[in-house]
Amino acid sequence: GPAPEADGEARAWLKRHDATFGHYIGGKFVAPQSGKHLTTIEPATGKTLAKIAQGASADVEAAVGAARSAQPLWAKLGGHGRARHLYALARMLQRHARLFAVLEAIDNGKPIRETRDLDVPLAARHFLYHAGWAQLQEREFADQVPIGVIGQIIPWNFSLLMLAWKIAPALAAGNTVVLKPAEFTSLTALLFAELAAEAGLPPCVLNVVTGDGATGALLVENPGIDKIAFTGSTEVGRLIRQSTAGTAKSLTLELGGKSPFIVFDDADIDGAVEGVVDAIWFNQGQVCCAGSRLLLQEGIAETFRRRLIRRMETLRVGPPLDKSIDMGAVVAPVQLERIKSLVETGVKEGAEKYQAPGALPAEGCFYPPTLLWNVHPASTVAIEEIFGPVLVAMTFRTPDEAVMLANNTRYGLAASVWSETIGLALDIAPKLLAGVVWINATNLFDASVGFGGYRESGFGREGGREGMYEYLKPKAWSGRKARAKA
Ligand code: TXE
Repeated sequence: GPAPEADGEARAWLKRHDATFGHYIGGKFVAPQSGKHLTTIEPATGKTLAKIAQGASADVEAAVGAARSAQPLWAKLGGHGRARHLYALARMLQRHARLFAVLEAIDNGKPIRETRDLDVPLAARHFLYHAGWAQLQEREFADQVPIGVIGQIIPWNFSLLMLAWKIAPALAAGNTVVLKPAEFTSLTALLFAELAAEAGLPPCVLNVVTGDGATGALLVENPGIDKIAFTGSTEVGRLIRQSTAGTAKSLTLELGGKSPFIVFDDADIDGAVEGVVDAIWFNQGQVCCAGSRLLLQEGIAETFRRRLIRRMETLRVGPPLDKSIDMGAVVAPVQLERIKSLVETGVKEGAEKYQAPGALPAEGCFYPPTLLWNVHPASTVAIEEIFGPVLVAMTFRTPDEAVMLANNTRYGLAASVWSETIGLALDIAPKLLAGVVWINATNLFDASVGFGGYRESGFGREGGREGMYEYLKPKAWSGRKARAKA
């Protein structure tokens, strides 16, 4: 197979910083005021990768203060001025695409093929797209003004891409930002902040404070924040909603999912099998909109199972920098344990387990592609988000039953429908309680399409015109003409 991607540039960057990072506040790295650091590991080897700062209240205070000081001038720069910076950020990502792709793969455990072909280009595309909105802002959003200082908290599954989803629209609209990346994967955010400053982004417009959930909570509680935008677990989303309830802060939440992947008897089976591979084994299944519940119509269930298992036999799990692998490592030991224990529960509750037979690397957080067959709709694995490479399968008889099963969840992020009868697909799609429905496709993302959930998957949209509105507030203007002087 192809040679593994060389990691020299990423290792050199880590070395330049002695693998120890402060927060990025006001255009430079600053040591944490508590002096405390957290260790971040390389999930594929279990080895220590770097130390990141544990943000305490003084650090959050400093970052919010910096963002606040910069906001009026950033807003005053105007749409065209901000667009120039967003274009520069996109070009910066493109120029350093390889460094970002390798660093993200090492830090997260995901395959280099994915970071190279998806995470990095989609992040760049997000900046390009929002540069366009910035340029149009005075015309298209004439009755809107920026919200102010935005606190953004992101998860570890798409560290760089979630950074782009969060900061591109916020900055385009004229806000300044304090970003709190996930403690497992903070490195690409720190690299981004450093290179953004080199690319001329004014200091204080983007500030990065690292740390665990306690640091996130401090950001949420900080009175200098005008809005919190969060992507992560439903449980933490609930806490954040409670903690902002008594304040004037705006809030958007992008939370978990248990998205249905519905295959009708008349579907193109091979196409749908490939769809499943993408739906649940892309990024080790650590995808909020992963098609994690396979709903099969009875007529094709057996054929589908056989073909899916045959396809699973070809999937390769291995080190993230190996370009020939299909799946890398899960992000951290705690997530691996969570996946293992949920699968055990599934088996105890009666599911048949099938796992891809390929060898796993001896060290590191690896888990094989897994299918749980004959899952009862009321069992734990049919209800809980597993957030790993585990697909649960159920069958249905009629389209109505498919809709009922699909909607039998507290979530509502995405859904995927497979049928060669377009009339059937178009009849089903509107009945599915999900923020996005894909037909004969899955995991399609574009900066121009608003992404977000219904029900306990959260509220608010990222991308598209609707995503811009999340970072603006309406302002009505009226008055009389000044009276002409006599
Ligand atoms: O998420 P957390 P975790 C789901 C998925 C996964 C589970 C646990 O099911 O197995 O959540 O993952 C910050 N106030 N998703 O525990 O804790 C935290 O530091 C403010 C789905 O890693 O929600 C990180 O930056 N912030 C999901 C971010 O929140 C807090 C992606 C997300 O971490 C905080 C990730 C607090 N009290 C996990 N506590 C998706 N929708 O894509 C933690 N954080």
